[in-house]
Amino acid sequence: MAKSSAKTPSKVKNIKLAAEGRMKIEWAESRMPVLMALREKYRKTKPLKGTRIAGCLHVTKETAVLVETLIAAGADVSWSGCNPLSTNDEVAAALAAAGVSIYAWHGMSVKEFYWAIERTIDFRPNLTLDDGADLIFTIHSKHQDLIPQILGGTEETTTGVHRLRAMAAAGELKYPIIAVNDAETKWDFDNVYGTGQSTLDGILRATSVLLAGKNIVVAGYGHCGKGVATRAAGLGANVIVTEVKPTAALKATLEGHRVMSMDQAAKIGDIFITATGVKDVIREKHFASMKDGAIVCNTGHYDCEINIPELEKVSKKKRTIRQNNEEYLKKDGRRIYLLAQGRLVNLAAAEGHPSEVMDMSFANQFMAQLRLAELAAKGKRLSTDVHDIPVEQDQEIAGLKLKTMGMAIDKLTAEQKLYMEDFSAGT
Ligand code: 3DD
Repeated sequence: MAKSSAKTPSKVKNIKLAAEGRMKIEWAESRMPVLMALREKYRKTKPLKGTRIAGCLHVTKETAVLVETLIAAGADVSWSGCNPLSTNDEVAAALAAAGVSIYAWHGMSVKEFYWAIERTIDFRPNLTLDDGADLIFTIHSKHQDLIPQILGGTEETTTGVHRLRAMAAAGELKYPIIAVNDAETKWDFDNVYGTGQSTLDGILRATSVLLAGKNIVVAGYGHCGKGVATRAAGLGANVIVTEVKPTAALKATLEGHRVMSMDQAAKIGDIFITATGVKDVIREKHFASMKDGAIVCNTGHYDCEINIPELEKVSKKKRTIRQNNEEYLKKDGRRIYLLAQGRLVNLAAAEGHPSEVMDMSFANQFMAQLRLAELAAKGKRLSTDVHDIPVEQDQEIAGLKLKTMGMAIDKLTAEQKLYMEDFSAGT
């Protein structure tokens, strides 16, 4: 039986937090000029009219600006968070108070997390907007009846795009996806500068420790790990990188970071940060080697990078010593501090990436949703695959960002364009 597309009443922690949340959203709006320019551009024509967007993305002040921009452009929206610990309750309250259908609160159980996703599916969306592909995967695995009406979806993060490309390769993907993560104006900025700053922000809010002089072990030297390593070094830490990919390890070395195995790093590390997208990066043997007082956290999308059951196994007691900071007393008498229950520390213990960098990530999200809607309006549809953002869109968003920063750049002269196209010009 076709489920009702009526909206389940919003469920947030406390609607009374709305006023505080609204101020956080206004703060973000003042630092997201590209997305606000897009809101202004499309508020009258409302090209998203008729779309029903189900979103599954961390409920932060920046996401609220995206949600309200989609709505301003005509979309009907239903939203859940994409991590049980990343919702900002004030922001969720502000969105609910503004009439947005939202199902998100900080500290959800996994069961409640999927209950929330199901509410956005009840809404019978024709577009999906995901971060980690849990919404897309739930539709594919439990709501195939909805798929024919879905025009397409967008995916925010590396892990999600990886998962969806694997689905497509296996012939399991049933509707087109635009890989927002792979846009240069997302990947090269959000993942590097955003993750670099927000991860340290989360660690500092949960520990208030001095970073200078500390051995900070960064597992994974992809865009995220590189950002974290660079910023940690900037604050005076001695950065150690662990990797499985030789070229990435080489880059870390040439950037001046020490590179070694996790077995070696576990003995000397003071703070451990996983950013690999792989599971079990820090395991029992590493916990056994760690010094008294070692701090362990994750900034990858899922909470699988630190093997918490094995931490439990080597420990005899645990207690919450500070918000988002659990002290595990090991059987050997040494203590390990796990932050944010091993979930992404930047969003669970802080506010995620700064607004300025999410401005471009979410401008890409908005433009990708618009592209899917405009194609449908012309009776067209992307092929059922994972698609990149058009190169022109990247340059357009970067150009808009530069303009809002008051920066001018040069243009190729006609002569230079000719030269670039002329392969005969040699020495
Ligand atoms: N992500 C990081 N900071 C965020 C913020 N302030 N609001 C919403 C989402 C935020 C995570 C994603 O943007 C993306 O970078 C990812 O997960 O890769």
